[in-house]
Amino acid sequence: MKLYITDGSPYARIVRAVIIEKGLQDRVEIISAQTRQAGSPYYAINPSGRVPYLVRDDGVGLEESALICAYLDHLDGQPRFDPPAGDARWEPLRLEALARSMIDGLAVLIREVRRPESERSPTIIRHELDRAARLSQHWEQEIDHPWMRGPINLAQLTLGSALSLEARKAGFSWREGHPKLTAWYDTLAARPCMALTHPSGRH
Ligand SMILES: N[C@@H](CCC(=O)N[C@@H](CS)C(=O)NCC(=O)O)C(=O)O
Repeated sequence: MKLYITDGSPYARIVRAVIIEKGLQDRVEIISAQTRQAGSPYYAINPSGRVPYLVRDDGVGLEESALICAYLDHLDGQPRFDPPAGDARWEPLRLEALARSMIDGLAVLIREVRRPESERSPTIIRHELDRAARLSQHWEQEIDHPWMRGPINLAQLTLGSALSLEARKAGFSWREGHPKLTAWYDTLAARPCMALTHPSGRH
């Protein structure tokens, strides 16, 4: 299988972390895609032009990080990342959605900051920085949720991917005043699936 990514994509990073957690490195070839460029050859592979994108061995392509994670997790017939059955599923899914919402906003922020100065919107930048600050404050409390403290799961990987966007020099800094979140993140960041996929490139 082939997984198309960009180094800095926080969504692709969740999939890359699942690949490491599941020991699938030998089955999935990771390929850097050229996104956001007119005429990119990548558009012939994935017409949406987005990453992550998994091309299965049968040639069928899958978009959406959550779908790709679920597909990869089920390959061995022993899924580790499915939410629990019954009513217990809603809390994990709620937390994962909350973390994904943080990524969604930060992706807009990073994109905006990277535009040529004449095209940048200070209004959008302010809006996204404020959103990120509110969510960081919220997570300082939510991080004590048992699901965030238990065995590794998609809510944790998604929040870890969101918080690591501090490295992208877009004005997002969340550590000050959030000691519990800082300690939680630093522990997660040392885990191989996070350490080996830390954002270093473009978005
Ligand atoms: N909901 C999608 C979001 C994917 C996404 O927005 N990827 C960004 C990179 S972080 C992208 O490919 N942008 C390129 C573009 O918009 O052309 C997922 O979870 O996979």
